[in-house]
This record gives sequence, structure tokens and C-alpha cells, in this order.
Amino acid sequence: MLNQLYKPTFWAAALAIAGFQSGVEASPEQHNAPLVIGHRGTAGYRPEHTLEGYTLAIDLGADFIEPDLVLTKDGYMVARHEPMIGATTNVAAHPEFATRKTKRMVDGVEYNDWFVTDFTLAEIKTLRAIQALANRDPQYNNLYSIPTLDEIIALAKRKSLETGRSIGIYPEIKHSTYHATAKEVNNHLLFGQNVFEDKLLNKLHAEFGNSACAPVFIQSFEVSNLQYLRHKTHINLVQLVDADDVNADGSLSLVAPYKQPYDFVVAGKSETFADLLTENGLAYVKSYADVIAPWKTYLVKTVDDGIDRNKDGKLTLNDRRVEGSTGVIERAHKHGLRVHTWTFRNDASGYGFSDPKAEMAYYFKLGIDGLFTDFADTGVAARYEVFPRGEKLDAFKHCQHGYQHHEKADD
Ligand SMILES: [Ca+2]
Repeated sequence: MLNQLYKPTFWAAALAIAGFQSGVEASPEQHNAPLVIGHRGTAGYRPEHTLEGYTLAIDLGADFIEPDLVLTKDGYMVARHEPMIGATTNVAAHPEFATRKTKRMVDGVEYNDWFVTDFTLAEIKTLRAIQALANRDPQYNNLYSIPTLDEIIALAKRKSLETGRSIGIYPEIKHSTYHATAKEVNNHLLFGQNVFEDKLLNKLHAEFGNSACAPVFIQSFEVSNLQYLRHKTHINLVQLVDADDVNADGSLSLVAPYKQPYDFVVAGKSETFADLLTENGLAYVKSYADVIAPWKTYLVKTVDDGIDRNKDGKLTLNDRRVEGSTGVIERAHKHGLRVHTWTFRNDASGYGFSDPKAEMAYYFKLGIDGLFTDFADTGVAARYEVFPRGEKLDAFKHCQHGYQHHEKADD
């Protein structure tokens, strides 16, 4: 199977799937090799969501940097993976904020933590980032501040000029429902419905224009906020698809809060994340999004058959038997959706792979259009192995004015 992937006929078929025979209009980067997206910056080497981490990701070759966004109490968009900041900042070491620790519900789960939504931007700026994972190098902890979206955009633009590459941003609206419904202690809404979406769109349109050529992807695990955005923007929209775990037989485990988009839960809908990947589900997603981005285990089936394949004397997820494509990539392409996937890490499970570069190369060969990795250099090396002639390399080179492209907003 794998050898087949190297043959020219495979590439002809891949191009056909990408839209040249199906009548689907080719999108900006469809003619190019897949994207390497710096996941949370380069979280493997630097505390996540810091300007220093994003800078390193770019220097290591990432095409896009990925800020997860949450709102401060005074409505600024800052980069954190979740509204809770106990795990990724030194807030616990700030006695002046000790009483700020509180219980809040996020997507149906109660957390006892510090929440960005209870801090002003000025207060957030007094904190410093730390590595979220205990197994990662702590030497850069307590040095870097929490960046705003404005600072991240300025960095991407500056690095684009410096490097001559078009460095894009891939912001995620974190917990849209939470931000829409979060309340102050006096029970007043902090933000309200789609305030976050409008805020983000106003900023992106002002900075990049309302264009599919903007070097931007907006991502979300929720659905209705992307549908809302589709009515207002041509910027690329990405439907993320989550799951809780992978079963021994390779099927996905769907357990709350990773079972359904949270807006589906609130609306009383029964559809799960997995339902978004059926023929009907993909057609539905295509009605409002440009890219589908499932967790990688939806794309490649791996089975736990109890064999210590890497012969390290332990049975881990890396030992799973790889059974190839689940068909999701091919199906999504047929529907005109590009496929991005996550997350590839040198220091965590490869689900069937012990070598992270080999794992990413495998997904590239299957035809994905982009991947998120905590180790941008390994991602770039894997892509080089599959596309040695550099078929990439500017994700939006088909956009006439590239990075400078700036259309008038519709709204
Ligand atoms: Ca093993």
C-alpha cells in the first residue's frame, strides 16, 4: 500500500481528488504541498502561546502559527488554550490573585481555576507563561508574557517581511458558547452571543481584508459560530472534530465533553463529532467551512493487538498496528473540503508510530492538506521527505497579491 503512494499515478489521483476533475474550484493552496502549522507556537520547545514560541515555530519553518484565543474581562483577545490559566501561567505564584481562583462551568464541566475572563488585560500582562506538560523543558518558564492577537498579527507580518515567506495565522475561537454565556459575579453577561466572533472578524478584516486569500484560517470545535461567520466572511473557516479516545479496535470513543460540539449539546441535538465525517456530515460541513480538521485518529485506523512492535519492552499506543486510511481524507476531498489534522508530537504517542517524522510523512503521503505539530522542525523535515523538490512552499501563492491582498469588506 505504502509503495503505491510513491507512484505518479497516485499523485494524478490525488490531484483529481483535490478538485481538478470534480469541478470543485481549486482553493488557494490546493496546488501546493501541505501546510505545517506551528501548534500553539512550538509548544515542544517553548511555553505555548508566547511570542517567543511563535517566533521559533516560524524560524523552524512553520507556514502558519496557531493562536488559541480567549477573552479577557475587558474584552481583549489573548492567546491561551483555555479560559483557565492555572496550568499554563505562573498565576498561582501571584498572591494578589489568590482570591481570583474560582469555580466556573466550561462546556458542562466545572473547573476550579483562574479564568482569563476574570482578569483585565493589564492584569494578564503581569503573568508569565509556563510549560503545560511536566515532561517538557522548564528552562523557559516564567520569562514570557501572554500575547494579544494584535501582537501575534504584528509578529506574523514582521516575520513575513523578514523571511519573504507568507506567514499565516490560524486562530481558534475557544469555547464560543462559554464566551457567549459567561457572566460576572453580579450575573450580567460578560460578552454575549457572537461578540467574540464579531470582535475577531473585525480585527482580521481590518488587518488582512475579507478574502479567501487572507493568510488566515479561523477554527472552532463548535458549529453554529462558524455558520455565523460564513455569512460574514470569505476568510477560510475550519471545522475541528474531536473525540475522547481511541478504542482497542481502532474505533473512536465519544464521551462528553468530547462527544459533540458544545453548541449541539446546548441545542439538544444528537449528532456527534463522528457524524460530521459521514457523507451527509461532510456535505453539511462544506455548506459553511473550507477545511475539516479531525483528530488524526479519525484519519488513520490503528489497532491495539498486544504486540510490542518497537521492542522497547512496553506496550504503548506507539505499538498499535497501522491499518491505513479510514477513508475520511478521500471522502472529505470528494466534498471539496481540505483536510488538516492534529497533533503531532515528538514526545508523545504516535498512535502506531514510534518515529514522529515517519508518522507525519505517512499522513502527508495519504494526502492531508496540513498538520499541526508542537515540533515544527520535525514537521518540515517530514514534508521535505515526501516533497523533496519543495512543491510547497508559499501556501497562498495563487492569490494574486498574496499577503498584501486586501478587498473591501462586505459588511
Ligand atoms: Ca513498545
